[in-house]
Amino acid sequence: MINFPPELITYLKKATRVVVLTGAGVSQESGLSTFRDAQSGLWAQYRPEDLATPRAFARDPKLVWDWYAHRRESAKGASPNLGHYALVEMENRISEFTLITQNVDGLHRIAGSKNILELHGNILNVRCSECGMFADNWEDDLESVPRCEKCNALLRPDVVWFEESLPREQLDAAVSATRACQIFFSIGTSGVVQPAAALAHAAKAEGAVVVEVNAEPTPLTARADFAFHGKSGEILPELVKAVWG
Ligand code: BV8
Ligand code: ZN
Repeated sequence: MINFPPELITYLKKATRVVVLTGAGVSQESGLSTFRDAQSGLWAQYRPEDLATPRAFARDPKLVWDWYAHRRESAKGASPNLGHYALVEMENRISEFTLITQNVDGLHRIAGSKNILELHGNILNVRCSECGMFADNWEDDLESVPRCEKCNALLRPDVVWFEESLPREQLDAAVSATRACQIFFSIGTSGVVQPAAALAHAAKAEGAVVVEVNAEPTPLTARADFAFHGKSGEILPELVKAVWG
């Protein structure tokens, strides 16, 4: 049983504008490895940030395609955990609630969250690497990377790779919600990847109350008003119960 500071409970009872930023940690209890976790099997020899780049795809498109096919199957086989569902509960009780995620696994949407900004895309979607056309279905002959029906260029996952710009619309919406929020939650993220990691600091600069929920301290911990270190799937349901009973 976690003793949440009474002032945090009061803030949440009164809050009308809340932003939550999530990272890979919120999906860890759903069996999906985080970016910090060592990769398993065939992928153990690669660092995620070495595969998630346009240069890696140019160098070896089949390797990158297969890595995403592997992660896509893992995401499809995973289910939301109590942490995802607690965020749905929060959204149902707060009038202006914005969920900003770095995760490409789509689990927040499956859990029932509505106002979601997928800053780094969604691994379940595939599009053409040249003309951008989305592919509803594609032949994965395991020999080569599937190609675009329209321009015959290689298909790629609809995710944001390192050194690629974030989708303008989602980023602008994330920044404006962050600037206007009263409480900003940073959940299950190591706070390293930019520009997502800058959002919590922007919220703090605008006077918002910053709350961190993470398995270990991060560069944000020292600036957070409240920090809870443990599993989001255990802490968030307890917080929802403590605030809204
Ligand atoms: C860009 C999609 C313009 C793909 C991802 C400024 C300074 C320095 C560098 C940069 C900078 N600005 C830009 C950069 C470069 C770069 C960057 O930030 N590099 C880092 C490494 C320093 N940023 C970019 O390239 C961005 N684009 O800036 O474009 C540009 C153009 C040209 C040249 C330069 C710039 C694009 C960034 C997006 C990349 N795509 N994902 C895919 O998924 O394959 S990023 C990916 O990694 C994730 O989406 C996520 O953002 C990040 C992983 O971080 P987390 O989610 O936080 O996961 P992590 O494993 O690190 O941590 C998990 C945490 O959870 C841990 O702390 C753990 O303790 C905790 N945890 C574990 N279990 C639990 C838990 N917590 C609670 N409960 C649990 N059960
Ligand atoms: Zn195309």
